[in-house]
Amino acid sequence: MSVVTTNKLQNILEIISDSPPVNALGAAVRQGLVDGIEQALSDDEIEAVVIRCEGRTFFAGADITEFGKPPVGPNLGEAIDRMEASEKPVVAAIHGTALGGGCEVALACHYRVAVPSAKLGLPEVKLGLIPGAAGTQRLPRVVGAEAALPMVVIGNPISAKKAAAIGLVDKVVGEDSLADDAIAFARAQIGKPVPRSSAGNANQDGVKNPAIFDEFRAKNGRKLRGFDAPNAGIEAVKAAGEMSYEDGVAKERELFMKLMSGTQSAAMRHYFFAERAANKVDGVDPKIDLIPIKKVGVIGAGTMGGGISMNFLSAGIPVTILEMKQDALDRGVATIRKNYENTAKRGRMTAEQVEGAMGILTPSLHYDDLADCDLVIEAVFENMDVKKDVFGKLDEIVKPGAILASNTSYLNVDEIAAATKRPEYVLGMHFFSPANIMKLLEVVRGEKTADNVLVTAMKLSKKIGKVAAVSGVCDGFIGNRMLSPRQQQANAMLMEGANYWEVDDVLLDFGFPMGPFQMSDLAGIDIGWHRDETRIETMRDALCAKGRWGQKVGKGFYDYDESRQRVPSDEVKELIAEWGAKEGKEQRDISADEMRERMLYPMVNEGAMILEEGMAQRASDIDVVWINGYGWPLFTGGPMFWADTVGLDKVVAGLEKHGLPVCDLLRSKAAAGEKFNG
Ligand code: T1G
Repeated sequence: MSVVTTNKLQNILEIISDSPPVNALGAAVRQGLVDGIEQALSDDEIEAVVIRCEGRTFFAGADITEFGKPPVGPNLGEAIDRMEASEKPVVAAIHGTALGGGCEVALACHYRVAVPSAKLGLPEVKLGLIPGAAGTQRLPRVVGAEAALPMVVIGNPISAKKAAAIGLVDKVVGEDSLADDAIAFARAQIGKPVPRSSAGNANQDGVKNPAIFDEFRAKNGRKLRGFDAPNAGIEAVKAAGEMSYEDGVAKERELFMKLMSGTQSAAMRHYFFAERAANKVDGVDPKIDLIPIKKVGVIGAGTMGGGISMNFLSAGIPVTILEMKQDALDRGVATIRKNYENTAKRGRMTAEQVEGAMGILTPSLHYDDLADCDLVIEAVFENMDVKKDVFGKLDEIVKPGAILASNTSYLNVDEIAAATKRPEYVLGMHFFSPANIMKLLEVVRGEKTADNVLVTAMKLSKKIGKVAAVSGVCDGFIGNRMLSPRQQQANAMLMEGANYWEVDDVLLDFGFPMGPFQMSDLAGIDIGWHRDETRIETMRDALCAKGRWGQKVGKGFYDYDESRQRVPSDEVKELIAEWGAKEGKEQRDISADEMRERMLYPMVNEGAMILEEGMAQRASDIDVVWINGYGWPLFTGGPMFWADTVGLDKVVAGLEKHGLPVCDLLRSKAAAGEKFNG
């Protein structure tokens, strides 16, 4: 049975796709669409056509699993061109998310109707691509270049309401009557001349004011730095105003093919599937009974506890937040409210949503109030004795069957679990600060953590908008463990004469948002400092003793001007030279290539050891951790995918050249010409 069927209702033909999970426009769906369109065009009784999908969504784009393979089946662009050329009105009936090729199918229809909850978008740029079925040429002709730019270049979907406002959707219909309303709408168009997006002329705003393209590029410079696709998207939208439709489609094709064959798109498509794979626990039936999480307890109302609480409150899950002292509790609750109110000020929440979230927050000074929680997360001081005491209390008070999670960033979760009589219900949930913003969540699986407890935490992480990856119990889990060798090499190179700002620039040029010394200044050099200015045992002590505590005091490794721009400091340069002399290291010029190899290759080696020890389920999880938690540039696919792109043999040779360790797994994979990812 074809995944696309047709249904003739007197003079209307419905073309219906039913291809779970998202009606991706794979070969079979495209063939079914072509056959349906042929049937509509050849049957004289048919006077109008409705295209719709069963299941959760209208076509959600081309089938990404087909990319990189020889093309099979009919070409989407040709199929929808043929449809658009028809004189019979064709109506797209949209629900769910009409994305990418799905939005392009809708654009080639003469009309688009959508339910209020529907979204439309062209997210190809998030895969390192641009639309490849004339989306960059039809959309500006319907909504104008200015409205098309964010959709093509940033790639976020828009609501049906917004789509109707800019002319992309002709009518917003009943949430539960899409099929009927679409048929009624189609009937009403019979006999009228059909409007064609490819003939539209709303794209002239970019011709009248060509500045909009450079202005858009400049406004989004930071966000798009290093990515190739966004600029191609701008060029394609610009072409829609300057060229004939046919020439514009050819220009789009040229830009699309160049991106498709590049490493950035391969990396970003890898990431698309990696993020989804990370949520799965190997060897466990995904249909395992989950523990319903209806009420969450958070211990600690400081920065972490408050941020953690917001994740659940924003997802509509009630939170009881616990502190030991009233003033700390009040401060914590006030901070949560302030954060929400700031979000509302930026128009990303309504006042009702703020009150809704605050309305399900229960402050408390008593452990007993956590008794009926289904999950309790502690975010108390990073000290094992303190954690053990907290978990011992929780074990006594919280109902049996509830999950007890630690937000620890490095302590041994098994040791914490041993402080309870329910180790199978204990795991780590390592949030990253600020916890209400950072997407990464390392879910730390203890030796005794039960499968259903782990899967519950993974599914819950998706519900609260986090990207989670499972880590085993090891020092620093996945992210911080790999940060450590990078930091060691960065510090070592300073002692050998490298300029710290050049070390930072190497990682900035690679695509990181900042380098290691900028990161230290931002986090605070004085974190963990003993505060005794007379006790100078390390270079960090020396910096702190000189009041160089970081950006927060205007100086750390760098001096910061009033606009927080970093300025290299001669004082720090001299201080480093002193410490380098003490270490007796030969001072020399270190090339940018050597800096990059010495900081990034040891991370790959550490990642390989993490895999060797079973501390991560798969190499792509490591990519997910570093992209979401530490700013590894998405367009390289993450440390392990990047190493595959470089070539593991080259990574091994580089490590050996710099006298750095190579673990067995990395060595054996390099020798066998294998990759970490597939
Ligand atoms: N192709 C293949 N599989 C896809 C897919 C796609 N486009 N979209 C989703 N899946 C799979 C996904 O891997 C997962 O599989 C399952 O569906 C549920 O997805 C020509 C060239 C639609 C908003 O970029 O944004 O069109 O893990 O877990 O959270 O110009 O999926 O269950 O085995 O994400 O409800 C453009 C990508 C393609 C849309 C649903 N389209 N998808 O989110 O479920 S390029 C996209 C999404 C293109 C044209 C160009 C989301 C979603 P599994 P999910 P969800």
